[in-house]
Amino acid sequence: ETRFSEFADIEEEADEVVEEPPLYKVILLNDDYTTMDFVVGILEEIFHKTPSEATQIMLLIHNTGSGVCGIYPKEIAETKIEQVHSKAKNAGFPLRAVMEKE
Ligand code: TYC
Repeated sequence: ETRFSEFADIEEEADEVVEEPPLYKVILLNDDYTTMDFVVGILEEIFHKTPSEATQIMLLIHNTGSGVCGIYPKEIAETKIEQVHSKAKNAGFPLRAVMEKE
């Protein structure tokens, strides 16, 4: 609808409630077999962490059992998890990632 007024770019009716899409935490789980270097590489390559952030997060996971790697919309979180599982399987490691609604 084209409206030639100063209000022409108002997109929503005033009584509509607009919800943001839900976000999901992607969580990496500790295990006894995946190497620390491999987990740091995953955090750098898939989750775009710096080497120092990646090392901190890896150690948190190693020491506590799990750690949040990033927070994303559902489809992006699902893709990150698939990428982790694919790379881990290729390398012969049992590394697992899960997602949790924020
Ligand atoms: N616990 C592993 C080791 O001692 C390292 C590790 C860290 C594995 C984080 C998985 O998500 C993980 N080699």
